[in-house]
This record gives sequence, C-alpha cells and structure tokens, in this order.
Amino acid sequence: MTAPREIDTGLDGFRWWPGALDAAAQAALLAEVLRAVELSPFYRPVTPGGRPFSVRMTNLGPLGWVSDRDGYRYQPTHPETDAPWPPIPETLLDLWRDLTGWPEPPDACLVNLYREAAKMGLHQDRDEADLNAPVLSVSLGDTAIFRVGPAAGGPTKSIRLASGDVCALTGPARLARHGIDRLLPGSSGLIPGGGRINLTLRRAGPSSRQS
Ligand code: MD6
Ligand code: FE
Repeated sequence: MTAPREIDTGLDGFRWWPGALDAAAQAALLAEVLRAVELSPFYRPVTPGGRPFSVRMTNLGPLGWVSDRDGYRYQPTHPETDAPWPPIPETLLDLWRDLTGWPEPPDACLVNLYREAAKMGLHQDRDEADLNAPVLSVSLGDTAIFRVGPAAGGPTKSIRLASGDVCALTGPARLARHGIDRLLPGSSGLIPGGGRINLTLRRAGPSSRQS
C-alpha cells in the first residue's frame, strides 16, 4: 500500500491514519470479517463483576481476548462454540507490518460490534504478555467518538474515528487510557444493520524475540 497520511494528535505514541482504507478496501475487509463471523459468531461477554458489555465481540487469530466471571484473558477458542478462532485476514497482517513495522505478526485480533447505543468505558490494554508491542485498531462503519489520554490519568482528547481510519497505541502511549463515548448513528451505511465494527490487532502471547 502507499503510506497513508498520519495526523499528529500531540499525544506521544498515539498514531492516527485517517482514511487509511479507501471505500473499496473497507468493503473487502468487511466481507472477510463477516465471512469469519459466520464461523465464529458475535457474542456478548460479561465483565468479571457479571455486567454484560454493550459491545458484542468475537476474535480472529491464534488467540482471542475474552472476559467473564473469571476475569480477562486470551484463549485459543470461542467461549460459546469452543471452536478455534478463524485466521486473521492477510490484509490485516499486511496493514500491521506496513504501519507498525513490528518484527512479529499479530497473534490476536479482537472484533468489536457496536450497534447504535453501544460504548466502551475508559480502559487500558494490559492483558498482553509483551506490553512493548503496539496495538493497531481499524474502524469500519459509523463514526465513533474515541477518547484517549495519558496512562497516568489527566486530560483526555476526543477524536472522531471514521470508517477506514486506523490508529495505534505505541511506545509511550501503549498504556494510554482510551474508550468509545458513543457512535454517530447513521454516519456510515457500511455495516449491514448499522453500527460500527472495530478490529484491534495485538501481540497477545509471549514474544519470540531474544531479550
Ligand atoms: C474501539 N478500541 O475503537 C475500541 N484499544 O472500539 C480500543 O479499545 C483500542 O482503538 C487499543 C488500541 C486502539 C484501540
Ligand atoms: Fe483498547
């Protein structure tokens, strides 16, 4: 791919490439994701405290992020079907390599489905074995109000993640606090039934790099 334009948000290590995927690339990626979802359906996880998420989830790749009464973890199988997660599409592996330059491919891709009123509270991504590896996020469908701020707390910035936008938490922003305040329903017609799909690519398992 030709390198997409990157925007400086002023938060060191938070990277944002608006419109990294054009309309054709978005449609092609969505088709691949929806095919995978036929084998590995969206389900609604609960927090360790037993509250259902408003977002529905599934995963792609050798490991998938799950949450239930026992806590947060990565596991190789779908919690409801017990089947292995489908593979991560090649186009996402290419995007990871091109944009992050990380020497190893992602081994986990969390797929979040937001319908109209779904949101995600401020959180840090810290369930991965190597917290130096970046997390790369791809947005499809309705625009979302994304809030991001320093790991230690303090002021947050709000940015609009539109369909085709890619962002990443890297380096000093790897443990940034972030979440989705809300969607702008109807801002995109990409997702059948409406809403937004977010894909987050990670290195979840231990790194094979020598340290
Ligand atoms: C979302 N994203 O965009 C939720 N995590 O729906 C995330 O939680 C996220 O966008 C790590 C890195 C980038 C992200
Ligand atoms: Fe996150």
